[in-house]
Amino acid sequence: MASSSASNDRYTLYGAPGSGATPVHAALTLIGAQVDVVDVSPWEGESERERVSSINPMRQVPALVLPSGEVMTESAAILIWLGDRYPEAGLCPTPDDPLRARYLRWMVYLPAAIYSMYWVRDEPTRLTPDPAAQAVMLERTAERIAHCWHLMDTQIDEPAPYLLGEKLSMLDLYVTVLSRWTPHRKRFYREAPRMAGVVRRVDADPRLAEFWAARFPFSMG
Ligand SMILES: N[C@@H](CCC(=O)N[C@@H](CS)C(=O)NCC(=O)O)C(=O)O
Repeated sequence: MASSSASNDRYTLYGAPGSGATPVHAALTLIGAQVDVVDVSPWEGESERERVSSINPMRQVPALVLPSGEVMTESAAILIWLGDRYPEAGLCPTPDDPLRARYLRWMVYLPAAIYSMYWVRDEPTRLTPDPAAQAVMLERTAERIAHCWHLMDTQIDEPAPYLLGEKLSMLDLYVTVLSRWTPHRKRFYREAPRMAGVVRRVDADPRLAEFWAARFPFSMG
């Protein structure tokens, strides 16, 4: 899938294994670009957050330094930009493709409805010092995430075999990684039976086997 222009492009990606940098890294792997990785885990505490603060004042990953030197944050924006930058990789519908509206809808739904919940979950003390309230927040955000997966699953077309049809897209990579997080795949499979087959397919994609093993080993089928 790599084109000669992609293989000449060099990126620096901030984000530890299993983080939101993972779908970005998976996309860059399929695109065939060069990636220097800086493993940072901001959810582990202040010192890790400080390590990324000069690159992203939000002190979050992923952050991607483009070949131009510009820094991009926001996982969905990065994935959409990469998809458009490397059309030959075929990882997104082009702007005039009828599937584009659906693609953008769900690419924005994921960070707005689901990924945003992890800011609370990563450090519940940011919203309340009360341990009992923190426990409630953890439980309710997990339920909210599960419900949002369910709502997405009931509104998508039957995957054929991917979320946008025949071709694997950025959307499949994004859902595959986010669905591994709390409340985890067992619950995801129950809430989102249509998407269950998609994420299993992406988990098992031979083009990503080495990548998954190195950056987000995952065994649940
Ligand atoms: N809106 C951001 C969210 C990024 C995000 O929440 N990243 C997590 C890691 S997966 C993080 O850095 N959490 C640490 C924190 O928020 O303190 C995106 O979509 O990229």
